[in-house]
Amino acid sequence: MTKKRQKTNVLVKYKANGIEVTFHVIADAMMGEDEYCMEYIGAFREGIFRNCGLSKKNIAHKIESKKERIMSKIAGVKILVETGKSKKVGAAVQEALDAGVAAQEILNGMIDSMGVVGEKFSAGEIFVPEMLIAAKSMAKGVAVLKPLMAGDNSTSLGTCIIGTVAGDLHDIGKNLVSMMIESAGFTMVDLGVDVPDERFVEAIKENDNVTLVACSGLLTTTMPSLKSAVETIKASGLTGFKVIVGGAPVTSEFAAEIGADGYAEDAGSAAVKAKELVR
Ligand code: B12
Repeated sequence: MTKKRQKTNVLVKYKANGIEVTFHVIADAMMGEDEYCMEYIGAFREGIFRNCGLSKKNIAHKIESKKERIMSKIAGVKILVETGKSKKVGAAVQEALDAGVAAQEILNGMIDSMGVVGEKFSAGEIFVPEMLIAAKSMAKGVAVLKPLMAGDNSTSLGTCIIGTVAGDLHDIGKNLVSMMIESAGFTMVDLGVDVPDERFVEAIKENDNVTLVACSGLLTTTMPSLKSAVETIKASGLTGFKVIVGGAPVTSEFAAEIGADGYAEDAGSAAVKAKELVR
């Protein structure tokens, strides 16, 4: 085993296969480079303390300050989304990424912010224009994250037609779902918002190899639109695809009741379900 100290990094090498790399990561983690260091340290604590010549207190401090930095970057993005500072969100998201915050964590923070915005709207503290600028701000943040979140979509699972149903203008969730389904290997055709039932059917006819149709609905008042969209698609006689539905008021029971083939609660599980449905 060799041990070497660099400016800020401690490099600890073990000769045994596989362990060498792991310990290098841990050493970086302890110097504040890896936010997931707690897991590694839990596993290798004793050996690392000894080998790096750092005290437990010193390591704990470094971990704490890294966590604090991450939390403050996410909090910064959240405030900008909640207060609708659309011009500043992109830069703040980039800053958080540069500081080592994971894209998924930033996204989760922004989703939480939209929840806060919804609560404030319910409480009568803000109104539609504020909701709209918060949504616009989140979209700016998502645009920065998109290239990082879209995975390898080289395997084509066919074309997915996606849209928000008639009467509904909410598209943030639909866009996230689209992004994740795309990264699962589908070619996306996005019909936008307020999509009439028949438009879904036209799009299935217009596009090659449609294997999935995804309908989003965010309002309790547009749940009947989801129902009629699914019914219209199914009644068209077109085949070769599955229909997945989702949106805040939708449940798996409702999805089954209206004849959809699948339902998912969020964008991540939508991608998993999408793959499952077409295989
Ligand atoms: C932003 C927003 C708006 C913006 C939308 C802008 C935009 N470009 O999207 C604007 C200002 C336009 C708006 C308008 C209205 N809104 Co609004 N809005 C919101 C808000 C604050 C955030 C929605 C959001 O983006 N959430 C974040 C995303 C990431 O979550 P999500 O959409 O749920 O999506 C996730 C899942 O549901 C799922 N999913 C979504 N779609 C799909 C599809 C598939 C296939 C699958 C599998 C999964 C899936 O995955 C997504 C990602 O994880 C919500 C509050 C809230 N807590 O949601 C209210 C909210 C939805 N709105 C509400 C209301 C009442 C309205 C208005 C009627 C207000 C009015 N008086 O005019 C209008 C309706 C306009 C219309 N006809 O659509 C209510 C709905 C209440 C209800 N039970 O129906 C809410 C809940 C606010 C509240 N607390 O009262 N709104």
